[in-house]
Amino acid sequence: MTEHNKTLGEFIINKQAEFKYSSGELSRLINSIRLAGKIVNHEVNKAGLVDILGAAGGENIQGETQQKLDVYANEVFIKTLINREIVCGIASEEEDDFISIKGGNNKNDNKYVVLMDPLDGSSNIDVNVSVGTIFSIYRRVTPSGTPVTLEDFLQPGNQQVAAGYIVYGTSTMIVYSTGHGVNGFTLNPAIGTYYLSHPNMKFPASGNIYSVNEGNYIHFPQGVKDYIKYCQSEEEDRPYTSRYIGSLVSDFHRNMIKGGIYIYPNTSKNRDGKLRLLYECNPMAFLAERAGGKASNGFKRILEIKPTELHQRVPFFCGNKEMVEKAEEFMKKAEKE
Ligand code: P6P
Repeated sequence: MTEHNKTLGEFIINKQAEFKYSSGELSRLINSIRLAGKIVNHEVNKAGLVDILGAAGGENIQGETQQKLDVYANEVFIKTLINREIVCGIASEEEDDFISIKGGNNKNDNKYVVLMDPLDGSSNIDVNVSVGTIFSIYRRVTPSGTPVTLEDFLQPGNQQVAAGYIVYGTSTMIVYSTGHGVNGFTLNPAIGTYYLSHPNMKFPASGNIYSVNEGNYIHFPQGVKDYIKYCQSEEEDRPYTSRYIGSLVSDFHRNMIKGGIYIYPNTSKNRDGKLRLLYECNPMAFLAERAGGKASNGFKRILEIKPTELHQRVPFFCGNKEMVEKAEEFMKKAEKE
């Protein structure tokens, strides 16, 4: 069987064999995310047809109006993870606090915690633009058998055991890593099976796409303004191409395939930027580094940041290594001036 014909299930079994110490729980966890992704995909793909659009009337802790699909996706992932009895805790963009989960034996003895953005880019739902689910997986650090605590969730990104995203786009793909390489699987909706379509994904050696919401330009730090002007200058291999979907998963996915950088900086309005460290930046940074790219807050590696709050935000520069390093150069130069 060629690599490309391999299903996600077969891939997980093969990878499982590689992890001689793995008890198979991580594989079962990835499998539960696979199932939840199919269920959410079914609703996302028909969102325009049924009354599931529009605000659910509530607001999440970010103060953002919750789209019904946000709420639905959050419920599907939480229910699927609980029913599979694999995790001891879940944190979600849509939940104010983390959820502590007992196993089937009514004990807190499962070893993984999952942090997620169940439907990122949800403001695009009503206009039929791709959205995504982002997930991040850690081993718990507090004693097994006790309820999880905030400490289990506030781990630096370099402690992740796996991370990935599902992009609900022209096709539905799950892209994830368990630490050794990044692999992409495309869903065949006719039979509900994901097939390995993008083995060992890597950023190209160079890139010429920059993704940033230039509507915020006047509020950007000087270093970001200088980098954008650099991208737009006529020198050498520029001007670059500007592409911004307004959906992190989609912008990241395109940049990883074609080569590019995604920037969501701090601004004079939002001193820490908009993206959340735990369930957006850390998982995407985990993937970026394993695909040969880089992720920082403009100065420091994202995966080394010690979290202090569940929903904390950080400035985010992520993509081709050389593009991120050039942007960091402008950030450091501007900081000195
Ligand atoms: P803005 C979606 O809400 C999100 O978190 C990311 O997916 C996306 O890249 C960003 O915010 C878009 O934010 O302020 O440019 O609309």
